[in-house]
Amino acid sequence: MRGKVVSLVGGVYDVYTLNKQLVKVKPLGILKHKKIKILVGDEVEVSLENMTLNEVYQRENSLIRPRISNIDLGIVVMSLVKPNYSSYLLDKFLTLLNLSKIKPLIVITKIDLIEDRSVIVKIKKQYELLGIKVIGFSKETREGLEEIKNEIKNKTIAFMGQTGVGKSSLINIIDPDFERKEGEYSSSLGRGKHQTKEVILLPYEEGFIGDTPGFSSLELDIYKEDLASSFPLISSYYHECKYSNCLHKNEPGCKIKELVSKGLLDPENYQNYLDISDELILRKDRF
Ligand SMILES: Nc1nc2c(ncn2[C@@H]2O[C@H](COP(=O)(O)OP(=O)(O)OP(=O)(O)O)[C@@H](O)[C@H]2O)c(=O)[nH]1
Ligand SMILES: [Mg+2]
Ligand SMILES: [Zn+2]
Repeated sequence: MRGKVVSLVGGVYDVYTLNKQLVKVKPLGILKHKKIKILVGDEVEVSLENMTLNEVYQRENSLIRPRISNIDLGIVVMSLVKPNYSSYLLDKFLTLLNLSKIKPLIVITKIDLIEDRSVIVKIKKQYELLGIKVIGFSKETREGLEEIKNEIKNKTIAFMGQTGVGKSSLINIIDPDFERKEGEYSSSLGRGKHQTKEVILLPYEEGFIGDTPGFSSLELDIYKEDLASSFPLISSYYHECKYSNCLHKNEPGCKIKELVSKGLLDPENYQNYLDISDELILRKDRF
């Protein structure tokens, strides 16, 4: 019987089968021998007789942080405050999604905590330039809820983002039966308390909602060259740069610098690109 891995606890996998049963299975030894890693999100074949996981089907895509596969839509959740909004971090998440060829969506939470609506308008404008939809959301007023529900309908989606931004809270509002634990934002730590510990997929309508553990910082484990071709917006234009190995800094004939000068790439996003690039090493340095 075919199914989808929805969670992993202590070597036992929860698989949601095609006939909508939740079963606990253990992988066959041969999968371990072949060093086949099983991820939440994987499409698998299980034996209901032996309660074993026998085969992992080829993945459409997979993410490293959070560890999850076969995602139709990656929703980056970012709060305005507690923790503070950061386009720099947002751009890192979007780069990861781009690298895995997963369509992004941005949800800005806790919009009830600020009065100045112009902040959200600015974020929307900035990311719509990159072709990415932005939805403002409040757990208190439920603004944005219907729009989010519309976006996730019948898809396998994953909420990702820093700890404490409100991923689990949002999932509970989509359907209170999910009963996801919510954590407090700690002012003394300056971050959330890592309430969600494991990646989990929750069956929702004809799709799945992924809740994932937040992190307080995000290191991109990629090379400068990868960033130069996968950063939001840059990924659509870098092949128009004069040099194929262009890092979009001071090279002549750089399409990206042209986009910035024409106002088609927000200078803030471009600065984020430069800052993130500074943290990475060149692939060719390795050899
Ligand atoms: N005012 C307000 N508070 C919110 C909103 N969304 C979430 N919170 C609060 O933010 C805190 C953290 O929420 P969680 O849902 O646990 O955050 P999380 O992203 O799941 O965090 P991790 O599981 O640690 O990654 C809780 O105290 C929520 O009540 C919102 O829209 N407005
Ligand atoms: Mg959570
Ligand atoms: Zn360039």
